[in-house]
Amino acid sequence: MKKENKQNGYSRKQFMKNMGGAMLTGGFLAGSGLPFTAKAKERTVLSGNEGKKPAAVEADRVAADPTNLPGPIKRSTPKTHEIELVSREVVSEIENGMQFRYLTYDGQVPGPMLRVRQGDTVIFTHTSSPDNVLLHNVDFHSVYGTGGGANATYVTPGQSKTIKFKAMYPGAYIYHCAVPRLDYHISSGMYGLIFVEPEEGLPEVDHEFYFGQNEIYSHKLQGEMGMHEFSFEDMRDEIPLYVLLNGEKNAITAERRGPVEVRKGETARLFFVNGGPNLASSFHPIGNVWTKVWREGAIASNPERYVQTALVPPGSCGIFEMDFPVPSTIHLVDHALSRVANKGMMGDIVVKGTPDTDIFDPEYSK
Ligand SMILES: [Cu+2]
Repeated sequence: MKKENKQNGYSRKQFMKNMGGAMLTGGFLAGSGLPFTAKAKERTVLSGNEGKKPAAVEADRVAADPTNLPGPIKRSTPKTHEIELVSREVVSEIENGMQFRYLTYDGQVPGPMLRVRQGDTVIFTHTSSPDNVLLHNVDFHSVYGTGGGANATYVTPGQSKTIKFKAMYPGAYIYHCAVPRLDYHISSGMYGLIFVEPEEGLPEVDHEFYFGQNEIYSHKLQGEMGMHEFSFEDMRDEIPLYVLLNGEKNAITAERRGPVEVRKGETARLFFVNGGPNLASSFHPIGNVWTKVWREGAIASNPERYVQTALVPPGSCGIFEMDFPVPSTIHLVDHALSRVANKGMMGDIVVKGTPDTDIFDPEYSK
């Protein structure tokens, strides 16, 4: 496809194809009010296992629970951990009635947050569920060594491999699948965060939460029910149908899995990982501010203070702290706002407590 023929990511040929599809189907998708422009695209042919559809074990939920993470480390001496991640290919819903073949670690997106202390040793086992079809591995950005362990953790369905590494440097780091079609595997959910705590530990906060962002490329349009098969063409062109926080549309809000809750006067720390595979996140808390930010998860640096929107590149992390001086609902978003209004990228923190009209008075004119 020649570049000069493309406008807004679509070629003239594609536009004509879409129009043909629209005419054949009566022009509109029932219920959505959107013009129905079926994306009759050519499909990329993949070799080997990547040419096969991933397995179809059904799961009720892939959205990681933001409150499910290991707690702060109190030790002052190193330790050896035995940690396992299990690659699981599952079918679950992005939103009601719209399924997707997720590729996951332990059945959740993002994969489980891992937490060790600088100087600790990790004996890490990567297992692939026998129900899987594809090959998977793990590349840790917290590891000195070839591929961050990727080559050594390559497993076929049913197989396990174990590596050992020492957590030499502190910070929040992504881990992700790194097979040849790694962009496809990460987009489908295979990424997570490992936090290597500095030896001196962290300041105390009342809550810690865990979030991850990634984009999903589908051959269907938004609002189309049924199985959203992966679109390699849309991924190549970087036109995702969804941009998601914790793997499902508006997963951590009242409309889906429920928000997280805190009380006025408390503090929280967020661990955030951007799997991408392609889009940078402009991470922002609507109605609040990041009291402290360690960009890139670089915890050995001094934090920036009172940051509104912090860029988190794909393949990286951020550590954010927040104060909650008044009751409110805080929307966690990517401030590239079309991803919020159209693509499902939002999560909520509900702050409970009595109003403080000295700080914020929404009814001042009454
Ligand atoms: Cu994989």
